[in-house]
Amino acid sequence: MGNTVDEIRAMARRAVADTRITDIHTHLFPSSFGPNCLWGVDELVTYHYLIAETLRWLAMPYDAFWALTKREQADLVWRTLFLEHSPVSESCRGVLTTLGELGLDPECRDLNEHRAFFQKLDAAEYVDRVLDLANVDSVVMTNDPFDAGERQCWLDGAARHPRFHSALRLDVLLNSWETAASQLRGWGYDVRPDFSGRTLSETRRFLKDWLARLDAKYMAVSLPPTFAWPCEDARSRLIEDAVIPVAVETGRPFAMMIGAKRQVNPGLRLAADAVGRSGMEPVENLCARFPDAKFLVTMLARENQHELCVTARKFRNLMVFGCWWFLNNPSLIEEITRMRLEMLGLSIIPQHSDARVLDQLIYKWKHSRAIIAEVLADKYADLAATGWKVSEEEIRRDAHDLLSANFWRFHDA
Ligand code: HDL
Ligand code: ZN
Repeated sequence: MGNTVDEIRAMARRAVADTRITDIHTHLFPSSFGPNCLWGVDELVTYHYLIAETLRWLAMPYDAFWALTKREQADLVWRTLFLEHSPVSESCRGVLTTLGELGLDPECRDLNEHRAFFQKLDAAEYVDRVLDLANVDSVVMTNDPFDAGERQCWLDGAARHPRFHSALRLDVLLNSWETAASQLRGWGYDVRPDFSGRTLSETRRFLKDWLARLDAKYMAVSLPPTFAWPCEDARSRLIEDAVIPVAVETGRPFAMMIGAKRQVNPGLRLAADAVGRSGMEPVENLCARFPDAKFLVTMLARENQHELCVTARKFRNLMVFGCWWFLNNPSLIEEITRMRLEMLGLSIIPQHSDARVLDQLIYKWKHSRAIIAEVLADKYADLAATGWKVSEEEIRRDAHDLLSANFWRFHDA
């Protein structure tokens, strides 16, 4: 193949830009889920990342901030982070990228002008417009049967959207077993906090009921840095005797998102969580003990990324995914993606958006695609230096694997 390095780099950028993405972890909902579907500039500007950054500049009590209306909160965030200081953080830049991609003037400093654009939109039409603008084929939601509002939507038969897949989120079941057991009993599952009687079989029945109701693509849980397995606690018992047997029986992956230190500063509400370095042992032990189970794993601490790559080299039932949450920043996405390609080749899922507000898909994927494309281009250039020239067809195949096919192949395996 006669392609020059510059031509190869251009092909890599084009391939990543053109690939329709499966976004495997988001907090998004279709418009049929009513208030769960967040979109528009006030939601963009009051994303909990921006609230945390705003409150660093202000002396106001947290409760005084929460007492403001959504519009008043957005005005305060906009004034603080965009007008009184340059919006250089990744979350701020994201808002401006999104406004620009939607055809608005990012130079415009008047939030009310931006609001006027969104006020004319129809939510249902806008959902598909944003997915197409972000070149996202489909997203996977985070669905929590223990969230009363969301649970009711499912029980009421809220209309499904073909581009919104489900994931069954198990944080309450696995991290607050006493609470979960009481709710499960109320829903007709014969479980007891002490695991006596039919507790485990009934918990498995609950999992299968909701996997079916949601048509969930995987089960997921976020875990603290202290997560251990095996361990003499309810979480470990439930993982071993309920979640994993159902995962193997139904063929669904089990996603472990490890390192979230919850409610470090409760006054910040959704923004209250922090990060802790985790041990790799529970991941090693679970992958080794259950070779027929499929584990999707992402870790929140930068310090865990190299050992996660090493662990993934040891276990083919471990699929590394995403630059999660506090790692979803250009400098860290680049570092982590380079490390993963160098150690795991293309057998990874490099990114998910974690979007909570629909319009965020536009910036989260534009920003991540740019970095993934450059890292891939560098790798293809390194290959060319050995004399191995990749074809455009091979580059497009690789990009499709990374941004969609690797997930579905792992799901279907
Ligand atoms: O637990 C999670 O899925 C995290 O992504 C949290 O929802 C976090 O608040 C978040 O939105 N990160 O981006
Ligand atoms: Zn998330």
